[in-house]
Order: sequence, then structure tokens, then C-alpha cells
Amino acid sequence: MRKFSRRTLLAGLAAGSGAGLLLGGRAFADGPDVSRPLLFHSPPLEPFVDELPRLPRLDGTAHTLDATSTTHRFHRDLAPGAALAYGGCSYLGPVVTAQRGVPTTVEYRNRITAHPFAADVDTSLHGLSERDRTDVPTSMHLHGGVTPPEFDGHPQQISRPGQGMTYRFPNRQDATMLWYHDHAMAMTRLNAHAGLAGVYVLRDEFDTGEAANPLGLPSGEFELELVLQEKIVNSDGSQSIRSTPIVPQGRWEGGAVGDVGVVNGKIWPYTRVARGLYRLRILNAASFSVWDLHFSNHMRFWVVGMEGGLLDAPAPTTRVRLSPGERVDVLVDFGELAPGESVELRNSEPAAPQAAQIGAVHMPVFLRFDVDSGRGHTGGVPHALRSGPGLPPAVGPVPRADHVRTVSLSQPSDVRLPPSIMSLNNLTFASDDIEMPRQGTVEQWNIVNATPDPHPIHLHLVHFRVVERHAIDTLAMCARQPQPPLGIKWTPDPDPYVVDVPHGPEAWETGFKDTVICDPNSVTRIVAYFPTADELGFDPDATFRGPDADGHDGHDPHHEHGADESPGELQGFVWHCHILDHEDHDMMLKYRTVT
Ligand SMILES: [Cu+2]
Repeated sequence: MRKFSRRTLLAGLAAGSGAGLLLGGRAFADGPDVSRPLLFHSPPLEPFVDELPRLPRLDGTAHTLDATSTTHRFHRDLAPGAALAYGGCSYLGPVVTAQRGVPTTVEYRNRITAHPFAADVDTSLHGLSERDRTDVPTSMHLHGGVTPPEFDGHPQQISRPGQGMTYRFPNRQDATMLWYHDHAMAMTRLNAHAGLAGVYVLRDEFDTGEAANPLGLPSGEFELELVLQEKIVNSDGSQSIRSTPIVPQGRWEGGAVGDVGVVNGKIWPYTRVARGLYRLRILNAASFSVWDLHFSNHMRFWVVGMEGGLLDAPAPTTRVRLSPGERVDVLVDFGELAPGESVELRNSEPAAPQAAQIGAVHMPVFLRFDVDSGRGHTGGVPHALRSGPGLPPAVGPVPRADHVRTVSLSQPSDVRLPPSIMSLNNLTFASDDIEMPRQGTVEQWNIVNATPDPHPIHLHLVHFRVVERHAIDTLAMCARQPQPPLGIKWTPDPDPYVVDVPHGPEAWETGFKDTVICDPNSVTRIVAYFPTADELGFDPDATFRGPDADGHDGHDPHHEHGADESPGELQGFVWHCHILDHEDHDMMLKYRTVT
């Protein structure tokens, strides 16, 4: 009998297939598919019975954000279940609003008393131990922030319960929507999925968030942050991080796929909207899944921005495909609908084939908008967002690279590692064989994905542009440039194995980005400028230590935890896959920018 490995089943669950869609109707509320017993399922739940929560906002420049243990009700018909949250919320955290050029200070403290996924901690990863189930390690990261390394939430800059640190975010970057979430080594998938994630909205003199903003963008009640997640919930209201009984509890799974859509902490909510233009700021905060989003009436909407800020002009589209970590800023005109009409925000990305084999079903919907008779934002879609009188400078052409490097995404098959593993460059996180771009230079990274699944790749510190993608003949490439044992750097040249014409960026990828979908069996070419210390206002290559580094929790930092936990001096940033299971094991590498 064929033995399924965790890798083949789950390590990269997300490739798109032509599987049948369960669009519309009540197909998604039909409940578990008991003919597919290899995947856990949520109980049947009625959609659109909970109102979309408006996330609480924090204005000002100094905040306290504690990570706490909470209970949270995900659906009207479920009891509250254990969760984690920031800043006094029951799940997720408040929307932190900030002004370009005005630093934000966040006093962060880990006050976690119990972890909802204590039993799911895999103590075989990165020197984790039984202690970590109760003495939970955390590290808060501002995703998309151009942040000094000592405030970037390095995965080894650990705060345990009772510990914390003061973050200082310079906010010297364009207005956009960032997000903060936990990033602790080998715990990210558990901490973030449990609820440690929140939105951070950066404003500037153009995108002010005021009704009279010079860009003419909808604001106030007509601007909505939508934190999209997937989840499996148990019938007692608790969350599950486990997708399949094939993998014993407490072992790394490779991908926490969900079967219900969660928006701002509620399963399949609804919201009332006025007849007019809305600005929706959408974050894919999933553990695993890529979503291809559209409206149920297939209406046109406009992309106005993405991770790194606004586009030059709104780009019309009928769909947006987002992978974990990516954000998109869109304008939607509900004035095109009649009062009393409803429209759903749906997903057409099919269940990944390997996940479908063990029972994953297409997750078709997130949210329903019910259109009121009231008149909303009365302005139209702006003609331009950049490059003109009173507007920010243009995004501009993709700069020419001074240096080209190739990096790889793979699933090494190393028999010495019983749990399978995901890898960048065929290395593990402990490797010091890292990328070291020179400050003040432009680099093109050819990201070779030698796996059959998409991976969202995220670089800390910088924003980049997407140049193009090429499909490649991975088999031929690997035959000529075989993958060595794990731990030996492998960055095969993809160019001789390109099998189609280049595909340029999608409409929603044409501005500045910090996370990009790398499609299976393809090379994705991105271009990034690595700024100097002078331009940044801080030294991006500074060394620093974490709160736990000198053992003031009573533990000897040089004993046992070794390089994995209390490494003493840290330096630089990380780049990684944003599938949370993947970054935990071990699809994340350090990198430094050097002079
Ligand atoms: Cu990945």
C-alpha cells in the first residue's frame, strides 16, 4: 500500500486545479463531506448571520499592545472558544493608525497565560521544548514596515510571558495598509492563527483618511479593513489548527487549510453598505490558502493600491488573486446595485488537488454586502492617484538591476528528517550561507519554484516590483542540476528550461509589493532596491539582542536553547514563504544588506 508522507499530502496544499466549483447557493453550508474522512471539518454553519465587526482603532503615536489569552465567538451558533489577541481585543488586534514621518511607539508585552494550540506545539522544531507549550514564545513583526532590524520582530527575538519590548516604527514610507502579526520561530503558525494579527494603516499628506483627502478616496464609514482568514472550528466553538488526522497532534502538518471563511474574526459575516463607492482594504491573513476573489455578480471594481502603496491610477478588474501576506486596496461601487440587493465577496480558487484528495472542499465565499437605500460616498473613481499636481510621485518604471541572483523554493527529500521540510535554497534557517545584497544597489531575484505548489514569498525591509513569470520544465532542470542533500545551497539556473512566453504582473501587482505569489514550476522575477543607512535613517545591518537574549527569565542562554532560542547577538532581516507552516519549518532564511 502506498504510504502517504506528510510532504506529499500537505506540505504544499495550494496548487490550483480545475476541480468543480461549489459556487453559490448553499453548497458550502451542506456540512462535512463524510466520504472524505482524512480531513477534519467544521460543523455545518449558517452563513451571513453575524454582522461584520468593524475593527477598533488606535489613533495617536504611543500604544500599548499586550498579547493575551482570550475567548472569542466566531459564529452566532458557536460557543466562545479559546484564542489569542492583541490590545484588549478578543481576537486579532486594533487597527493602529499612523502618520508618515511621525514615529509610532508600541509597548509590547506578552501576557499569554494559556495557548489554544498548546497541544499542537511541535517540540522537534528549532529546539522547542515542553516549556514552550505554557511559557509561550512570541515576537511581533510589522509586515511591510521599513523598520530597523532591532524592531522588526526577528523570529529569534523572543518575548515570553511577562517579557516584552518597546518597538519604534519610523513610518518613513508611503501611505498603505501594513499588518502586524506574531513571527516567533517555529510558533508563527500557532500564534498568528490563534489570533495574533492586526491591521496597521499608515497615512500621509495625500492619503489622509479624511473626507476631504486630495485623492478623492472614500473615507470614514466608507473605508473598510477586511482581514480574510480560513479556519476549522470544532463544534464546541474552539479553533483547530489541525487539517488531517493523518498527522498526529503535536507534529508539523505542512499546511493548515480551512473550510470556513473568516472576516475580521467572524465566519461568513454580512454587512450593510450605502449606495456609493467604498474603499476595501483586503488582507489575506490565511495560514495557507491562495484566494481568487470576485463579486457574485461579477461586477467590475478598481485596484488602487497594494502592499507598498497606491498605484498611479485605478486599474479596473473583475478579480484579484491574493496569497497569504498580500494586501490589495480596491474601490467598489455599491451604487450600481438597487436598494435591497445583496452581493457576495467570493473565492474561485479551487481546493488544492492534494488537499482535495483528503477531503478539502472549495471554500467559495467570505462576506455578503447588503445594499441599503441610503446614499454613500458621492464622489466617483479618481482618474489619477499619483504623478500630478497635489499627488504623490509616480510609481515609475522598474529600475535596472545592478546584480541578478537566483534563489530556489523546494521540498528537499532528505531521509534523515522524518518530518518533511520546506526549503529556500535547499538550506535551513540555521544556515549562514545567506543572501547579502549591497546597500544602495538594485537587485533582480529570480525565484525558482521547483515545487508543484504556489508559495507567497515575502522579503522584510524592502518593497519590490514584479517583472515577469516564466513556466519552467522543472524535471529537465533538476535532471541537469540535481538537488544536493539538504544543507548544500542549490540555486539552479532556470533560464535554459523556460517553456513559455513571459507573463507580466497582474493589474494588482504593478505597484510596490512586499509579498509575491511564486507559481508552481516557474520562475518569478522581482526587482528590489536595497536602501542605504542614510536613506533609511537607521543602520539596516546593526546587531541587536532580544528580550530573552541575556536570560533574565532565569534560564541560562548558553545552555540547551543554543542557536535556536537565545542566540545572543542577532543581525539583519529574514525572507520567507508566508504559508505559516512553511516559514516555521523551514522555508525562511536570514539575510543582511551590507556596505
Ligand atoms: Cu511555502
